[in-house]
Amino acid sequence: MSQRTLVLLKPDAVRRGLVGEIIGRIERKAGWSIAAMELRTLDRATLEQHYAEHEGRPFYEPLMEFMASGPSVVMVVEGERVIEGIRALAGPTDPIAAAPGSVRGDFGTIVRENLIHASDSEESAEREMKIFFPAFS
Ligand code: YYY
Ligand code: MG
Repeated sequence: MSQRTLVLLKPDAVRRGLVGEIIGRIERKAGWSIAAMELRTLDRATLEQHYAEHEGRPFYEPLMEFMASGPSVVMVVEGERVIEGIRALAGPTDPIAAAPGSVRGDFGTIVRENLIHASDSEESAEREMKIFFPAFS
């Protein structure tokens, strides 16, 4: 079942020079490919749409500030079961709970700076791809 998903390599991944490492892991999965990709500093309006579900939570404002703190790599990745697959490749939200071998488990320590975002369902993927690549279909 081929799918498409929205992936962000967050400002910490770009600052730390981990973009190649993370993209390499995605590229090496059989049949997955990058359908769109851009280096982009995310503005407040885009981030409000993207993280609408978390508005009002205690971590929301620091998250918004962090996500706007430098450029991110914004990507659409496509391929077999890529939505579930990139979530697995990323690991759970808390990098200390994430298993070594996952991106968050290998490179992260604190929850806010967890390197990567990946859509969590088909509905989220459709919604998020429209936010970041409105012209892409
Ligand atoms: O989908 P995922 O990124 O794994 O986690 P979410 O629960 O959707 O939270 C989005 C984002 O918010 C998370 O990647 C880091 C940040 N965050 C935080 O800073 N502190 C928390 N307690 C929970 C989430
Ligand atoms: Mg999420």
